Amino acid sequence: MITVLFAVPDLWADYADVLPSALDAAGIRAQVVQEAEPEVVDYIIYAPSAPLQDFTPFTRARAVLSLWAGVERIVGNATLTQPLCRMVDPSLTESMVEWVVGHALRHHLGMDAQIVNPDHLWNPVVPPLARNRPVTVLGLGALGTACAKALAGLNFPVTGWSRTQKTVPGVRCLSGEDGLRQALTGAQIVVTLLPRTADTENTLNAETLALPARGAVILNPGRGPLIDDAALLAALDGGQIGHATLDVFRVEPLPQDHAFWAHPRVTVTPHIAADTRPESASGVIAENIRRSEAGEPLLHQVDRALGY
Ligand code: NDP
Ligand code: OXD
Repeated sequence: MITVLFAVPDLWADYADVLPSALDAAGIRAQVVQEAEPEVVDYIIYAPSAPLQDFTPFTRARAVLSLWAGVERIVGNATLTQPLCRMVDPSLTESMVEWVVGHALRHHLGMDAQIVNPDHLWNPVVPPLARNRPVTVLGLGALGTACAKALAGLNFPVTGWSRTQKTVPGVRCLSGEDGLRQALTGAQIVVTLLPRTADTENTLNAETLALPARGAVILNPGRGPLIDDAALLAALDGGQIGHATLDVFRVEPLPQDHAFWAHPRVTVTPHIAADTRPESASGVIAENIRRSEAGEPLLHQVDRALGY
């Protein structure tokens, strides 16, 4: 019998039944608890809202399993010496694809003009076909790749950019600093799905925001610090960027006095692009614990040096 410490009190109600069931289905004899003596804990389930910050006493823990995909709030924790795994879950990915495709199509089709038309204008502006609207996805990981493929499936010419070179069928893949310039140049929709690390901070800044086509749309479901807020506001005000749809922010909830709330060409969504779904996430956790117990390598292990 292993002991799994569920260290996220505010999510306990969502996982109290489904996580034990998933472990059971994976053939693991486990007790899932909210409290335990640290030295008896075999696995720790973590999320940023967890009060647990000192992992030192968990001498027997074989892994810390994050319910979140982004791990920037734990990856630098010096007390965490156990392997750290992030969340990669089919439902999370599906949800991100829906958010990205939905918001891309909103802008591509110019839907706002029909949805808000108080003067009943008959203004037949025909949008171009997707095949004529270049889209760039920054980040070709679990989420970026799925979004790039879905957009390519709708015939958008998609370019993806990542740290290391990738091959994704139907997607022009680029990497490195020159690759970023090439990827952004002429893009009409830019999606940011990079992790927050020291290297990705302000990837979109005054210089890089000047590269997409004039009037381009930015979709950011990645992390707030990927974009220099002041540079984005200046690019919106100058018309270089036509609209920004932002799901994530440097400070969350986005403060009421932040200029993004009032800006006519910014859409704010409250960090809902892709929530972790307890049922499918429990399956992912159970599979990782099964693998660990069977001596197989853990899935989705975070590289501490890279920070993601
Ligand atoms: P992955 O770790 O699978 O992918 C990250 C991608 O970013 C990889 O392609 C990686 O390159 C690339 N990358 C990392 N650093 C750099 C760099 N310095 N330069 C260029 N490319 C870089 O992450 P996921 O796809 O699972 O998630 C991405 C992010 O989405 C998360 O970190 C999180 O911040 C955010 N997120 C937001 C949610 C929301 O609801 N808004 C929900 C879930 C996640 P390489 O492939 O070469 O390693
Ligand atoms: C995540 C998120 O990282 O919800 O999972 O942002």
